[in-house]
Amino acid sequence: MSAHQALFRSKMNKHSLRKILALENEKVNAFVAYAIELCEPESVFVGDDSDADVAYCRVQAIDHLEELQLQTNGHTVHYDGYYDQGRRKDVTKYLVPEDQHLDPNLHQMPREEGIREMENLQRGAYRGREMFVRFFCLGSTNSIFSIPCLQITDSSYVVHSEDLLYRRGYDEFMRQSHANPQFEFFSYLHCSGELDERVTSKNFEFNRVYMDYTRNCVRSVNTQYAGNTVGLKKLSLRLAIRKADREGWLAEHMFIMRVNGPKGRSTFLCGAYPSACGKTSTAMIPGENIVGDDLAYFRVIDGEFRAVNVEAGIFGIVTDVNAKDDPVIWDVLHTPGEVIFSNVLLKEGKPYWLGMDEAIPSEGKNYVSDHWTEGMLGPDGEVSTCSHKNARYTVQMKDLHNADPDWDTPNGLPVGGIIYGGRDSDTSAPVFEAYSWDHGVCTMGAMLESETTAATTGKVGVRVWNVMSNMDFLSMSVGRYIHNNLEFAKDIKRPNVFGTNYFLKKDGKYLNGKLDKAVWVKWMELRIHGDVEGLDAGYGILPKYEDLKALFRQVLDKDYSVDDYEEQFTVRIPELLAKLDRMEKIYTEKVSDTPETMMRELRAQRERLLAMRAAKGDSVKPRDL
Ligand code: SPV
Ligand code: MN
Repeated sequence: MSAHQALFRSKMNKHSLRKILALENEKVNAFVAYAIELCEPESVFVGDDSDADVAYCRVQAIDHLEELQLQTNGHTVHYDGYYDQGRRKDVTKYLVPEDQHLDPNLHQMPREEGIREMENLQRGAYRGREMFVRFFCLGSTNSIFSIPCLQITDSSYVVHSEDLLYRRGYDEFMRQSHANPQFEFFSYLHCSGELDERVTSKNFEFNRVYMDYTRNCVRSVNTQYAGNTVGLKKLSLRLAIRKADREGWLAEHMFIMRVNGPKGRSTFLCGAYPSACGKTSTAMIPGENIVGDDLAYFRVIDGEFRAVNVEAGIFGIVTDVNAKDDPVIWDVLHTPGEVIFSNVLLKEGKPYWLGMDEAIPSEGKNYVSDHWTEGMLGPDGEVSTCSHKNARYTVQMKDLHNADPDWDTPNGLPVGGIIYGGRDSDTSAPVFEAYSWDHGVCTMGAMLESETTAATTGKVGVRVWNVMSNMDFLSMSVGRYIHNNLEFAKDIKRPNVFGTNYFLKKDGKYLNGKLDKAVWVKWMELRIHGDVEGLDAGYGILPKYEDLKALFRQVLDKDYSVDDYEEQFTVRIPELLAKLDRMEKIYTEKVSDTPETMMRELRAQRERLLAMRAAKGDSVKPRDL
């Protein structure tokens, strides 16, 4: 019998009490008791995997006005505070115990001090409210990938989002408790904090996200934005990167997709792209299948490199989603079924957003005001837009027409290729392949960069270094993370590695069409199976013209001209060398534990490019390779 039973009985009805006690897990009980004593809820709801419990949380979100119902059946909209529209990097910190050392490049503070500050902010935060205790699972349930998670929050929007985005995990807790009472799980304690009349978190200046990583626990307060509150998304990624380090697997910020090859052949690709580099649109290429759009775990299973979608839904950016470019998402967003919009414009029960390619009302409720009008200034004096540019939709995998039939296979799917996708206007070709795993990890993953766009910052064209697009979530040094990637799956056949760049420009104009990526993934598929040859460009292998010409015809029913090919695939040696200069500086000055393999790959790349420049000049057309 739990030592906490009297406390539980005072806050829970008999159903919740039965559910928590049936788990017979003292660690769960202790965490729930701690949350009750600290946050002082009026009542506590414990949910299991039943449809009734999932439905209850959804109804609470609507009853408490955290979500408003839209005209379309099952659709709701949620608002976050004006300043709470994205992940808060400056207040996200690792709590480091006195006897531990964490890479100095990571945001951190002493654990004792962090816990004290957090307790002061979370004390009494649930007064007059219901506390939700829910169990979820990262990765498929009943699988080697499964990581059980315990979410505690006062936000029914958070648990409703998790019901769309993750697998239910109560039975998984049962299963693992029975197999090993000491099993590891992740836990999250979130408090929305004081709310304003719009039911959004009020005390933005006391928003904190603290990673108590030595306890596999994350706590956040005075925020509702999913990236700070939905424990299983980015909070868990940071914990998972450390767990993977301890256990010898990888936790990556990647989509997973199936490319349908010739004669019914299937090949799975995973891709890491910094934001605004084409990640979701690649995972959603027409004619292929999506397995997941954001998070992947990799493990070696029976001698195979396999990946699982950590999630069961998509928390996607709605900006620029329109009927022409994103038909699948557009369709889900216009069909009755479960959808949570966030931070869009609401008018007469309908949602509107930037870039939807439809007439947008000039007034309505949005992320700024209940009575927004075109041109209105935000509280910071900035001109507002109809929807926030990071406005989002939350939907389930099962509602996507192009969801892969095997997206939830417990042993994951075999990975044929890994893509690192950057954004640069003048350096790399639209698609290129690494010579080896080490070459790909070092010169494509670890050298991943994205140019800032007008949409993301005031200053356009600044190159931001973002290792494997996982930089925001690294919970260890960059060197160790790269080392883990280099060491992973050493004894088996590893996936081919590719780089992509959809943003090459000439005279200010993009050299590629939006759909060209559909050709690039088919070329990768053929390369993985050795069906086509390539050309050595010194920084990787480029496609041959004949192969692309055939694929453009087959996939897009388009002519692909020799001139376009020669322009797009020119080897731009000064720009490639400049990128190596930037990276050599970073990996010698900023990173203190750069693996020797990384420096070796950088040197070898430089030598190849210098030799090519000596023989053929600065700019080398593919026909001269
Ligand atoms: C990202 O920013 O990479 C996202 C959204 O997927 S968030 O949940 O904010 O991390
Ligand atoms: Mn992401």
